[in-house]
Amino acid sequence: MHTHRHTHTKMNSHTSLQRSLLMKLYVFIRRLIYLNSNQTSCNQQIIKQVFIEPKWKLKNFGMHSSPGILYNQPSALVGRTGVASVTSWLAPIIWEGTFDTTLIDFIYKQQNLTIATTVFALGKYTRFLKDFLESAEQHYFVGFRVHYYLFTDLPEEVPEVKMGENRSLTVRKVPSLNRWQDISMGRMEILEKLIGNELANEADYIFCLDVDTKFYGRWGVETLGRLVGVIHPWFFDALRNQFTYERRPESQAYIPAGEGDYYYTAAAFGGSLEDVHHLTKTCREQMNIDAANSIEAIWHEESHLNKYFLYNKPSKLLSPEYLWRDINVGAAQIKIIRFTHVAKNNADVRPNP
Ligand code: UD2
Repeated sequence: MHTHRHTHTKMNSHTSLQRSLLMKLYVFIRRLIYLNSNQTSCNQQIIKQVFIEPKWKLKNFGMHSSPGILYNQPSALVGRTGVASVTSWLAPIIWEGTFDTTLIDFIYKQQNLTIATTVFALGKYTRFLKDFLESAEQHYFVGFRVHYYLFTDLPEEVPEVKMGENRSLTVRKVPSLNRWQDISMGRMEILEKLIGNELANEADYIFCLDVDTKFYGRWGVETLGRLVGVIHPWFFDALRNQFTYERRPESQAYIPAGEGDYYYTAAAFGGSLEDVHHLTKTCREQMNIDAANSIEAIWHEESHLNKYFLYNKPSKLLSPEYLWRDINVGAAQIKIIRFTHVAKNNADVRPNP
């Protein structure tokens, strides 16, 4: 009897709770119908705010493995020695010996990704394209979908390079410029526009690379992340006060003495479309302010990139294996050179000193 009454009471309260929920749902639906049917701009704005879709969707399928995938046992005790493989904000630093290619390729293969890759070759820098593209086809995201976007003022000088399956190259003509500094800095605005206007349904990640470079080893999915910076090959063992940051407070790229994490190269950076769009937009805006104040940062967009990364920490860092000084130069920590600058005579290739 007691049990029955208890059940009964419970049933009653349950029903009233359900009724109140139904009522709320009804009112909510009525409001939605009202807002939808109402044409005033104010109400339309409310609807837009509620239902707005993010412009860039980063696929997230988790890090799934499968039964039967065999790879070396990871260790909680032993890792790569002689280098740091994590930053003080807990972003991984990628070195040879910190990842397993079998496992990581398997995980990312299931995600059906496209990696947009931008490269600029204006004026005499078109001479670097053949080696850049041919070596990328051998080492860069092999087996994954890559879409190169090549910006040049001389489309007729772009070499024929045989592309692998699922790999494509789009050539875009851009105006010539008289100063190499303007070419280098101008990349930020072009990248901002490319990502903002075109890539939303075309790619998942983007990397932006210098052209006077060549691949010699694997550059793969271990490099993917939300915001990815590469440690500059000349400064990975330097103290922060030796970094060539912009030190004049008049520039937007200014970094005060005593601050700084790493010195990053502008020859390679990347990440998700959303993060790289924000990076390129911010650097472009900061460079515009500098130009209006008649100041140019000491290392051009690289100075602005370093300021950006100092206050917007990268979620992943690549070691200088991913942008080395020269194939003929070594260092104890560098077990493999994956991507490197090629030696160039600046006076031969640049339009101005
Ligand atoms: C450094 C940076 C570079 C950039 C530059 C700005 C490194 C390793 N690299 O390299 O990323 O920040 O300083 O001062 O730190 N380009 C042309 N045509 C030209 C000139 C430049 O296409 O006439 C493009 C090309 O893609 C080239 C890039 O701009 O790779 C950067 O120019 P750079 O390689 O001459 O600059 P560099 O070597 O001083």
